[in-house]
Amino acid sequence: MTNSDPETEPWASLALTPSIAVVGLGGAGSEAVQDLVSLGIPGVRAIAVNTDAKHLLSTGVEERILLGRRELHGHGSGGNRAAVLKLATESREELLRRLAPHEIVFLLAGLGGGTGSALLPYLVRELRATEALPIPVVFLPFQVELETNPTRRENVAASVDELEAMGGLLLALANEKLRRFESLPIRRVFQVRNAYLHSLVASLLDMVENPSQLNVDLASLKNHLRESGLSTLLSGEYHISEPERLVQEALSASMIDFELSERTSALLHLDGGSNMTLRTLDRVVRSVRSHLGDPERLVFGTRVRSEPREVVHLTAVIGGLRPRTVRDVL
Ligand SMILES: Nc1nc2c(ncn2[C@@H]2O[C@H](COP(=O)(O)OP(=O)(O)OP(=O)(O)O)[C@@H](O)[C@H]2O)c(=O)[nH]1
Ligand SMILES: [Mg+2]
Repeated sequence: MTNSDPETEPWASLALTPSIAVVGLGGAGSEAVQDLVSLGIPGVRAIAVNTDAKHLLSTGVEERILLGRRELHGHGSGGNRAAVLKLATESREELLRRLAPHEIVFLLAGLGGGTGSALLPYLVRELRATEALPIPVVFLPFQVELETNPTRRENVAASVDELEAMGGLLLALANEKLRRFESLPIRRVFQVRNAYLHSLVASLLDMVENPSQLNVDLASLKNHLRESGLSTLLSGEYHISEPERLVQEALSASMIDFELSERTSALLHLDGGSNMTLRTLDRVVRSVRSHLGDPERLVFGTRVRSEPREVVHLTAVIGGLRPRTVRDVL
């Protein structure tokens, strides 16, 4: 960005990048936030909210909020979603005071416990009524947890139902899809998943924060989401000679659980070098259209770098999903 004189161009401060928060709710959410931060997201504010004081203290993020000090004595909720919901309502103002000033708020939680599964839909709903764009990220428990633990199952079902009914962007990362890494140590498996999540978050932020020739900014993302029902995010990178493979890889490598309805939409952003041709763009768009069964609405943006590049990076917001994730697993 070039320098600007605040006297003659007082509007220049509006060109600052949006303020972003990543918020971990409960144990799994807070661990994921730590991984995201250690992988690096420039300028982001990291926040953890929990009912478990010991876990919160072990979380090395800058802002930590304990809920229910008197009621739960800092011991966590033990899966008690109703108790946490009550605490959330009582702490509504404090939570909104901390979260709502950010323009994009990623909210992360493992569903199944009481804390994350109660706070996540509650905060998404409350933040939707503000200027902030909340982006829920949920980790769905392993199938065996759902089969053997009715409390977990009920907590997952209740929060997913609420999130799906609200529509908007929902990133649902299914633990079951981590089975392909089953020979790795467990903590490492979650780190692999969190690295995948980091690549999605970084792609989305890069798309809205940095100007493009055909621009997709925060306002266009918000407008698109408003019209798109339940949506999710994909990203991928592939050699410029094989744009179809780029789309195929982005779809098949996804750890996100979703199924398309008959009425889909897509917002695409392609980031490539000075050698990226109109034909590459055209092939990506065609390929997306055929995978989505001819979407009702397709918006695309491109960023062409000044130097040539062998790869092209795709960020895609896919809308019109069929709520399915958990109901199928249950
Ligand atoms: N600890 C941990 N759990 C994960 C992770 N990913 C998914 N989970 C699942 O997340 C679910 C919720 O667990 P927690 O985060 O411990 O629950 P909580 O939100 O803290 O709720 P309470 O402890 O019941 O108050 C469980 O079903 C876990 O299997 C992860 O990276 N770490
Ligand atoms: Mg906990």
